[in-house]
Amino acid sequence: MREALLQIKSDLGEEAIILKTRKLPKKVFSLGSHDEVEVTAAIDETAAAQPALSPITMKSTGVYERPRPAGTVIDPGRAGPLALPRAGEKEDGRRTNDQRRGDDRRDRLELLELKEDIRNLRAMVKGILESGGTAAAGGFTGGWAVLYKRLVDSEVKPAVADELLKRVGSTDIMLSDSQAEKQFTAEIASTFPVSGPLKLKKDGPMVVAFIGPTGSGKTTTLAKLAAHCRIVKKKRVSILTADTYRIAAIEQIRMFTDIIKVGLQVVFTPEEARSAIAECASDDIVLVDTAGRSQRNTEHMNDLQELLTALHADEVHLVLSATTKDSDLVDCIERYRGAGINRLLFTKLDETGRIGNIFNTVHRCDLPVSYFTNGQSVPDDIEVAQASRFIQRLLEGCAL
Ligand SMILES: Nc1nc2c(ncn2[C@@H]2O[C@H](COP(=O)(O)OP(=O)(O)OP(=O)(O)O)[C@@H](O)[C@H]2O)c(=O)[nH]1
Ligand SMILES: [Mg+2]
Repeated sequence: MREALLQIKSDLGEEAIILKTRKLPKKVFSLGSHDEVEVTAAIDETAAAQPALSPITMKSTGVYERPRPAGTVIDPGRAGPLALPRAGEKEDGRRTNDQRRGDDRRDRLELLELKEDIRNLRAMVKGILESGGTAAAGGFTGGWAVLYKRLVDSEVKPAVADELLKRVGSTDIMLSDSQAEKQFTAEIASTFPVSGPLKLKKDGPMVVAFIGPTGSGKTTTLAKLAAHCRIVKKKRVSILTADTYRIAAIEQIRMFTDIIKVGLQVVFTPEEARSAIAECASDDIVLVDTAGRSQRNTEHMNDLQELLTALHADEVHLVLSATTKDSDLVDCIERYRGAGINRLLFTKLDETGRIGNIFNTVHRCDLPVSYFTNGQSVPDDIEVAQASRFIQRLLEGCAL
């Protein structure tokens, strides 16, 4: 980010205005490990038309001074001892272009650091004022109090927020809110479980099933992933659907498989599922859609369990909507556990601004999150779950 800001300053000048900065999400199948940032900057052309002010520079003495226009006469009597030549500078005070450029870059970095320090100080004072020993701050002070409040505002349970901040371990040290946020994100992200993207097997097809309550987004998510595997990764993909319960479910998925030219098999019984899988032996991946039924319907849960046993699914993703309340998320997970789920997949993050319910749920179960989806568009609105990006969103109080 710092490099990008420096580059903008050097391309657009000191008057450049930063409009927006953001971290780009990782691509669904991206193998690269570098973070990408996007910075939107502009220059005010009306201001550019005015005679430009020369940039403020910071001298090593700590004195801020706007460079004088060429030809300004400087009173030698006022230059004092600070006018001594710098290291590497010629005795007569003349400096090479390289030296000047190097100093310029260092000065800008120092200025950026100084601005960050001021921002931190401001946040620290704000934190102290906001904490004021009230219950809203959870008994924390400074940056920790601000962080606690942001977590609770995002609907992380107060007891969970309290436990997390104590786990970070240095809540007795007064930090600014950006320092506290940095420390918290780094530490908590390392404990937030994510599975990474779908993996392929060397021997035989990877069988991936999507199960979950009604309308949570199973078919749409399967379609997004099938399109990525087929079109982007050019893999051999097959789709099985066991959703023979809902009217028009087969038409819904057939329309999609026709578009991306992927084979579809409809299975009514576990035996049919077993032989359908055998027919997909030459595929790279088999994605299995299932009927959405209430997790409280015992008969359905038994059928589902039999189906998954027959499929020998490698990955079973429990698809849950981010708009579901905490207690129902937990109830779903507990009831679907028996079916052998080994991933959680959260959909509809675009429909909520507070994702503390996801955090509370993941925090108390030992299952990793595979993907987040954030819209109805196939195949775009999906991303691989990344812990630090999720924590950042949680603290910002907005979803993806
Ligand atoms: N806003 C939003 N809508 C979504 C998302 N994912 C799915 N949907 C919508 O949710 C609705 C239900 O999606 P489906 O994929 O049919 O859900 P399902 O789990 O297969 O439903 P059943 O098979 O009936 O249980 C559709 O209108 C989708 O377009 C998402 O990430 N964001
Ligand atoms: Mg469906």
